[in-house]
Parts: sequence; structure tokens; C-alpha cells
Amino acid sequence: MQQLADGLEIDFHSETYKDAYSRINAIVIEGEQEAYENYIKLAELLPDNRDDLIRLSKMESRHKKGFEACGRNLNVTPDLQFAKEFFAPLHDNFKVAAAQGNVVTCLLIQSLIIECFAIAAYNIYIPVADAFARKITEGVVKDEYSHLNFGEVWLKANFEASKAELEEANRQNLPIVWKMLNQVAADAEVLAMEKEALVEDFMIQYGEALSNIGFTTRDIMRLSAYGLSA
Ligand code: Y39
Ligand code: FE
Ligand code: FE
Ligand code: FE
Repeated sequence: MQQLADGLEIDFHSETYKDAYSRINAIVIEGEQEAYENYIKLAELLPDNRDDLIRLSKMESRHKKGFEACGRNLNVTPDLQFAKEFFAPLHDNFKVAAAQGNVVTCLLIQSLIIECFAIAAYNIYIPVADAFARKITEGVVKDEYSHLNFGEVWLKANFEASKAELEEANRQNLPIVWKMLNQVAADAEVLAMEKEALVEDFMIQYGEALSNIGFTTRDIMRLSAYGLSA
């Protein structure tokens, strides 16, 4: 049991908490595994950036190990089958894009959408995490900002040539993120992570990223609300 600043009490060892954690922890472990694979694929697609991308992929596999330790620390077995199904739509879209050599779509899915989702989730989790998981997650979230930055820098440098593909990839993939958030909202609530806070943080990260790449405020409003009612 832990007393938080706002007086919220969370029993990290209750069956209710551990049941929700078995899915959220699995999502994070599976997400880190897929991020590892996605950066290896991106390294093949962008040979000029190979060393950076391989470095990012190694960070993702360290993240996975850290979150596996968080589950073990709470005596929770992650529900990896659930997590694979949770990521399948985004993962399939990434694989199709990679097979077609659509590197802009791959970067939008992994380095913008998934990284912003991770940053939002980790930022909201840190204040309500157990002490062990908090330390791990604080280290991880710093890395995720650098992954998002990689995508921003590349897409900014190639903005005019990427714009149309970014619009289409956003249209196809952002609604999937809102569905994923809805699927995880009840479990997140058990961990004291509010859906509204997750949506707000995601919107801020994603909007900032689009702005850094070169989109106008008007474009950002249109792009970032796409499929929000899904
Ligand atoms: O780049 C990364 O490391 C991202 C793969 C990790 C994804 C994390 C996804 C977090 C969603 C958790 C939802 C909890 C409410
Ligand atoms: Fe990561
Ligand atoms: Fe990452
Ligand atoms: Fe609540």
C-alpha cells in the first residue's frame, strides 16, 4: 500500500490490481517487442540512418526487459496473447507499409503514433506506479522522447515529399489508436490512470510532433482529431 500526494491509495497486491496489470503490463511488453522489430525494419528501409535506428531498437529491447521485471516484481503473469491482439491492427498496417517500402507510413505509425501513445501512457503511469515500476518507467520515458524526436527530424527534413503520405497514414491509423485507448480504459482506471488524461497527453505530444514536422495549426486540428469519436 502506498500513500500518494493526492491521498489516493492503491493496493498493488490486490487481485483486482494484478488482474488489470496482467493486461497493461503485457501491452507494454508486447509494444516494446514490436517497437524493437519495427526499428530493425526501419534500419533496413533507411540505410543512411541505420546506426541510429539499430541503437533505438536496442533501447526498445531494454525497455521490454525493464517492464518484464515490473510484472515479476508484482507477481503478475502478463497476458501476452491479449496484447498481441491489442496491437494487431497497427502492427499489420506497419508490416504492409514496410513490405511496400512506404517508409513515411512506417515512421508515422512507430515514431509518431506509437511513441506518442507510449509517452502519454508512461507520463500518466509514473505518479501512480509502485516505487519499482516508477523508477523503471522514468528511465524509459526519456528514451521514448528521443525516439519521437528521430521521427520528427526525419519527417521535417522530408516534409514536402512526405506530406500526402502522412495525411493518408494518419487517416488510416489514428482511429485505431482511439479504439485501443477505449479497449484499455477500464484496466487503466484500475491502475488510477484516467482515460481523459491519456487522451489529453497523447493529443499534446502528437500535436507538438506534427507542428515540429511542419504542419500548420489548421492541419494539426484536422489531423489529430481524426477518428476521435471511434
Ligand atoms: O516505442 C515504444 O517503446 C512503444 C512501444 C511502446 C508502446 C507502449 C504502449 C503503451 C500503451 C499502454 C496503454 C496503457 C494505458
Ligand atoms: Fe520503448
Ligand atoms: Fe520507443
Ligand atoms: Fe476515475
